[in-house]
Amino acid sequence: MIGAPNAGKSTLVNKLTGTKVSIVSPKVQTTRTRVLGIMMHQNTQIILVDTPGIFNPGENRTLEKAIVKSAWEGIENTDAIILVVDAARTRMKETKDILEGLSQKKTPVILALNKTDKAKKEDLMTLAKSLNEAYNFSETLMICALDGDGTGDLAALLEQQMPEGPFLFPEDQASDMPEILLAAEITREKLFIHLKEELPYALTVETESWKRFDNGDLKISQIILTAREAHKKIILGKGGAMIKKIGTAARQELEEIMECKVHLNLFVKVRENWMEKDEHFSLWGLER
Ligand SMILES: Nc1nc2c(ncn2[C@@H]2O[C@H](COP(=O)(O)OP(=O)(O)O)[C@@H](O)[C@H]2O)c(=O)[nH]1
Ligand SMILES: [Mg+2]
Repeated sequence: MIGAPNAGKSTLVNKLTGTKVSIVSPKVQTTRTRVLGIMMHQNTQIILVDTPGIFNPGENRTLEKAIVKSAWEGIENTDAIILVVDAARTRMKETKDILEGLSQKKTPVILALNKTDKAKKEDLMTLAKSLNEAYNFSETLMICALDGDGTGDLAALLEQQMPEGPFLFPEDQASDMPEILLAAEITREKLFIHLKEELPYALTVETESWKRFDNGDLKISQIILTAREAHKKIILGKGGAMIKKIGTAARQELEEIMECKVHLNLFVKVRENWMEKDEHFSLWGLER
């Protein structure tokens, strides 16, 4: 999956795998690294590579640059490429840049016009036409990743393109992301959803400890690292109200995913230069 930020790539991966493997928010750049979603269709295992959106990284923005690099690397050595475009808000500039980057690849590219629920039919047709004039797509599909409209057709199409071979993952596995990392991602998603504007970009979440009790309950401690004291105040909120809201939302979702009771402790720490430290990059498989 490749596409501009916010096109709906992660939503689509979650829909196709039938479970949450990648976090989603209305903000751009929610996905920071390559995430694998593993789906079965008929007798075929299809491994979906969710990538961060492609955008123009700012000068001196090490994290942004690493994110975009990881997105392009995500589509190397794949059997098919799906370009996801938000049909309601095409971000033509980014989409054009992506098409330019794709033009050097031999892999067939499927165009998936997403968010059909929000776009007018005639606009969809015009968009499909102009994009097909700009690039030689192998197929064009209209989908709604949110409710799954058209995603079955996409799965069937992918199935045909997969080469024969042994399954690369156990049939019941949905992601290559370790639970500890996924748990941190869930909390980061809630921070993205609840915090305003730019703030979520300046923070990261790390799982510090993970303990299973005899009764099956999980105790998870996580650290939210932020670059500034002022940010910490906002994350905590008045009388700790914000962190409580975020913690509750994350805990509820973790309980659903882990299928057990979860005790979640969140700590907010200020570490001015966390973004400059290698360890926070390598944890995500990102390269500085
Ligand atoms: N209305 C509508 N919203 C969608 C659809 N697919 C994704 N979204 C929303 O678009 C936003 C960005 O989605 P996300 O999957 O994080 O995009 P990504 O950045 O490409 O991974 C989220 O708020 C999603 O709920 C869709 O088919 N219809
Ligand atoms: Mg995403």
